[in-house]
Amino acid sequence: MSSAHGSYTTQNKLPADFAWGFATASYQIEGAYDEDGRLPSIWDTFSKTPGKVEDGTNGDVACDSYHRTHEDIKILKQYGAQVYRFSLSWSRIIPLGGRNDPVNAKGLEFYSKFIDDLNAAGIEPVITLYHWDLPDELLERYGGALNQEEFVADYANYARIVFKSFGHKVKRWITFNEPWCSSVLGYNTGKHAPGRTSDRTKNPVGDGAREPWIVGKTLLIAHGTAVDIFRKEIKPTHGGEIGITLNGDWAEPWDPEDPADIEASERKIEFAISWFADPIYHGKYPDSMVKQLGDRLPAFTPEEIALVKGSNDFYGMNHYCANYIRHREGEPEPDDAAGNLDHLFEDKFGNPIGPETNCEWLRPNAIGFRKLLKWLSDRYGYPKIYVTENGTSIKGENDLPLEELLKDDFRVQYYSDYIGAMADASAIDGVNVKMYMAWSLLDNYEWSEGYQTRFGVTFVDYENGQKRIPKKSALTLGEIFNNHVSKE
Ligand code: PNW
Repeated sequence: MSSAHGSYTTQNKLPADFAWGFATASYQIEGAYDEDGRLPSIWDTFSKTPGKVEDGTNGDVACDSYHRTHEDIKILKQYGAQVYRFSLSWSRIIPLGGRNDPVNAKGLEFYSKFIDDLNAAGIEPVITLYHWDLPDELLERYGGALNQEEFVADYANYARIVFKSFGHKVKRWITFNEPWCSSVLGYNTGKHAPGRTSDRTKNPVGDGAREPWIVGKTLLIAHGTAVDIFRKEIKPTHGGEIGITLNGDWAEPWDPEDPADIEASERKIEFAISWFADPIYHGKYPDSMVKQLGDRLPAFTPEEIALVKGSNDFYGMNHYCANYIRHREGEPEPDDAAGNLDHLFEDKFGNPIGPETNCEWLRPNAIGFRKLLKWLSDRYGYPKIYVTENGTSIKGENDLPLEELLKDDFRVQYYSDYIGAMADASAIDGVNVKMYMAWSLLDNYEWSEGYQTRFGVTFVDYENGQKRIPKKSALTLGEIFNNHVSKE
């Protein structure tokens, strides 16, 4: 019954039409940062600013996937993947980014060929339009997502160009990856590009009490606008589906007997997920956020709500871990973006939520995955869910000798527990989950953690020409899904 991660074994089945594969993102894997007309994104600039990235590295080369698409497709096939989620670099397609700026034919050609090669290999492409790498020029020009009008118009133009170019050969689209990260890590803690925060020890500019809420709204409107374009201009001819991917981890009360901790756990999920999902499914922000943030939470006009409400064909779910949540007493800090609560790794009795990994924020807890799938389904009316990311780093993995590193049993266990929990959610709780993409196909550039944190099922040898070597976990996904997906 129980295992190292406090999970379980289960024989429960996922539906016969379930599809699985892997996920990556452009800046994390492509490299070729200045080739074929690409110009810098905010991550090029941010990563080259001293002190922003733990090991001082950047994505100039990364996994060199720009030159190794055939290798990536080869391992996807070898692992048995049915789908591959990757993101487009806006800066390759419109290097300056804006609606009046030139379109770069070479950028479109690169992705067009890659999509064709994937389709030819029998692997379905799932495309993320925006995985954090905004063309830097748009930040300089008008402040990026802080300027709703300009950002939405430029994003809509970019989305339309992409849909028109690839709408006939790509059937699943994701508008934004994790708007919570763009808003809170980018404009409140300053941990991600563009690094704005109220903390003057970290950055000279930023207002963490106001900017994240403005950015969050901009991203929702940009999402709704792109969905509208897709549904009017592409879907009638080519079909296909579109949605947004939201990150969100499970929350357990620090003191299971304390109603204030139980309420805070609910509030934590609302601040992380419902901030975006409530407007999309219910046409309004969650009450807990309105209560705490008042008019710092920018209101929607009726036209905006009409655009956002009902804009998901599927719910894209990124999920990694769980936390214990303890309520805070008194008034929230002005910069609080979490709901006036603390995230803890142990409960009141000292029980750990899960084992340590290489990420300060990530402690595996598979049962939390099942609980969150159910929570989302209850709140949003059992939408079709695609798990667009799930995976783990391993504490100290980067320091192991290669032979040991390749035996990543911790990751194997993680996937087996989490996929089991998902099968239970599907078979027992009636959750409508249809797709799963493991993060990640490759070890890659883990943002402000640089290259020392490895999330891949494939080892990438950054010192020796970006050579790819499968870890033990690489072939586990196939085995696990073979056991769990119903044969009808
Ligand atoms: C996600 N946090 O990011 C991203 O979509 C991926 O690009 C990333 O590599 C992956 O998860 C692993 O981190 C997150 O601090 C980054 O809570 C940070 C957090 C959550 C998600």
